[in-house]
Amino acid sequence: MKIADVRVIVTCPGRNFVTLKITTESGLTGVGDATLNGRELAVASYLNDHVRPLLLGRDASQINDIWQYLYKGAYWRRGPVTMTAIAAVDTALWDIKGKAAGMPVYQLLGGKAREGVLVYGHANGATLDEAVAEVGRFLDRGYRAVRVQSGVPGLAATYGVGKGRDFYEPATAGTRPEETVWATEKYLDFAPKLFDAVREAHGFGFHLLHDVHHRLTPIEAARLGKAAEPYRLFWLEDPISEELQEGFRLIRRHTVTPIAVGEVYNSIWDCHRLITEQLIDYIRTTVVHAGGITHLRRIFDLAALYHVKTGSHGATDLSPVCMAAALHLDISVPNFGIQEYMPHTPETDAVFPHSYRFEDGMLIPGDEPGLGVDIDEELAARYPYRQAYLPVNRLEDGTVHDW
Ligand code: GCO
Ligand code: MG
Repeated sequence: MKIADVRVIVTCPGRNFVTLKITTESGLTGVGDATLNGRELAVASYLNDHVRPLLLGRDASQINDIWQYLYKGAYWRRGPVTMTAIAAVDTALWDIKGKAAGMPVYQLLGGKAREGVLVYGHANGATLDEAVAEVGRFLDRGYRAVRVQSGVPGLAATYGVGKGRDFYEPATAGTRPEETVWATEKYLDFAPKLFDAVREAHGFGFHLLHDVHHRLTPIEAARLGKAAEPYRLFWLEDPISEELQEGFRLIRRHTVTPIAVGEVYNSIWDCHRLITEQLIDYIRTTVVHAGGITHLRRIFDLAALYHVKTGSHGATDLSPVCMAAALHLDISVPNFGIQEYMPHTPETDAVFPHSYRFEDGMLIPGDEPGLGVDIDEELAARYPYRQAYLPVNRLEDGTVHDW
């Protein structure tokens, strides 16, 4: 199963995606997502200039060896660009292995451990009332878990509140990032009122989630976690910036609100302390940014030992290729918790035909050999790359803050 061709496809059907496509001499193809929001071309160059020449002629069935060859062989380890590039190769090779075996990838991982993958949707509104009403729309559509985000009185814009209704996209096209203004006091006063209003309107018969997006200090996060306890959140996500794993210990001392973290982590080393010291409840790493199926499986296995469940990132800047791969893992691991799900736009879905489907609050992976996802290269070519950035966040006095 020699690798005969390696192509990096950059396309922008509404937002940028980088996809790796590997073809074997016998004509089998596999795809891997390589999208790193706002820094897409760095990964495209890493793959094209440094990885492609190493893959040509190699045996596509040797996933473990190729993973180690790219990881240890680079000498420089970890980091989002490297780990996203390795993830793309790994994902494409699992896709090929599934096709070669005539089995969906979840079968290669030991088979289904559940019938479907519980997902949470994103309800958001510019005001509290709008956000509460949006939660209702998601429940009407069959979601069993909903994340709520709302505009904060006194702040012009905040994380998680989309410009459109269904297709939230934080990156904006242009040559400079958009800048937003943040005030922790305003948010901390408001957030418990939001949870209260949601539970008051819709009750407790569904899972409620919320993303703080890295903006608090540990003691502020502890205060919010404590205030949120009566509303029994499924999780409070990214309460503080994620570099300092020890910071989570302080939050843990003060609240029983479950904590989820990890969408910006890219290796097991970024989260091993959080997991082994049981400082979190859900690990949010996913296929595209954490070294592919091979490495993510190791993170999930470590987490299982310490009663930490999975809750993979699934925003729209992760392509349907990543989502398909994530679902095969989600459905097979023992410690699955939940999967984030934001539907892609129809333009994106057309570029990436896929067989996973939403049913009754769950996503179901396809049953065909491989991952059940592809890229329509002709269509992709019609959407050239557009420079875009994630926003930069400042405090009211101009200090740069976590976005
Ligand atoms: C989430 C994430 C996203 C990120 C985005 C950055 O929980 O879905 O926080 O909204 O901000 O993926 O590119
Ligand atoms: Mg998040």
